[in-house]
Amino acid sequence: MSHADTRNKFLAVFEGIREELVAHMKSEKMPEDAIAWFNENLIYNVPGGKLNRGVSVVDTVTILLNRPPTDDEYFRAALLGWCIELLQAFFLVSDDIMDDSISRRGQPCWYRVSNVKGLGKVHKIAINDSCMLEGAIYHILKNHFRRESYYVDLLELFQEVTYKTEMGQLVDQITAPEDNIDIGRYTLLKHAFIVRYKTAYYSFYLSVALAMRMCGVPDVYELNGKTVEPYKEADRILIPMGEFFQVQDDYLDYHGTEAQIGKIGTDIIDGKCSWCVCMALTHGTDTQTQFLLENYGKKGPEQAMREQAVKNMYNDDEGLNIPKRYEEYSKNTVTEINTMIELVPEPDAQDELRGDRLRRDVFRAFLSKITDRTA
Ligand code: DMA
Ligand code: MG
Ligand code: MG
Ligand code: MG
Repeated sequence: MSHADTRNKFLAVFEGIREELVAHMKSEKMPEDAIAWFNENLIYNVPGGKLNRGVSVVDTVTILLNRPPTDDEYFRAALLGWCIELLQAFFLVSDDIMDDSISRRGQPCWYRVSNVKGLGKVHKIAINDSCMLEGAIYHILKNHFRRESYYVDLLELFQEVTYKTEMGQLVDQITAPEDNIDIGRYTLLKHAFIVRYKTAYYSFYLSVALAMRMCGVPDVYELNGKTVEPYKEADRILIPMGEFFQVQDDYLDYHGTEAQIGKIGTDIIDGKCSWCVCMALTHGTDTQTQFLLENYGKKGPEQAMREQAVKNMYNDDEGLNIPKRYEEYSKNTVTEINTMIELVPEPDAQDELRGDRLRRDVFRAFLSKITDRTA
């Protein structure tokens, strides 16, 4: 199936989910205008992204089963995929409020959209809208999975991963408090901690772990006399992959165009502990550090000028040359992750046909989705 066909098949499942959620609102006797509002919230915020996380559940299930999924297996995997996309929508709507962002996925951020149509001031109802996107996850899970033996595993995964992401957002936010930016505290180590929590768990580990639970992959199994702990293996590979993904996000925040990434970068003006500024502080001269102290994370009438000056400093091919450092980092990281994947135990001849054993292709498929990323 082509990439577009895969996407369209997956998108078709969302239509059903939206109808199911709206029907539930009706059964609760919610007023018409509230139902219309929620419906618009779903349409505006859930399906418009790259859908990597959601589609990865389907792809992982297909690889684990080692055969094409039945219609029912496809549907279940896609439901779990859409639950991650709902979770992502919840995080993004609230992240954009906290980050003072302007646009997302080529349209204004939801908290800036008034009355669903016109553009207006900041809308605090978006806080509740984001919570409702999260609530929808548990409604869908209950409707479709409550009779499954792995239902509690799914619930635990969503709850634990959500909590971890929120812990990451906490550190992300308090590391760059508005009006009190202290880049002296920014290091690559601090950055790695933040991105592991705010991005890697929900963007990478969750998709694979949900698929593994659905396919009945046990916590422990024996292979050639050795004990395999597949969820630990998944963690070992997917957390570094998630870190890599957030480094790409940080890089594109300053280097990508709005047409390319569908959003206007805010990291420099917000004074974020981004990979780019950590690299600049690690490899820059005292003069460059001084320049950042004066221009990074400074809001006010001169913010656009200061932001451009920082970008110029990052781009200087005789100086910091962040693009070159990023290319090097990306190349090395892909090699490192591939090496780690080679260490994952593969099912032997006896287990080859089983559908409940971890396989290296799960990680290869996920990695191929994010290498050479431009959006
Ligand atoms: C992404 O952080 C993390 C979450 C939990 C949404 P970010 O603010 O860098 O994301 P974006 O660049 O998409 O606003
Ligand atoms: Mg943001
Ligand atoms: Mg953020
Ligand atoms: Mg970002």
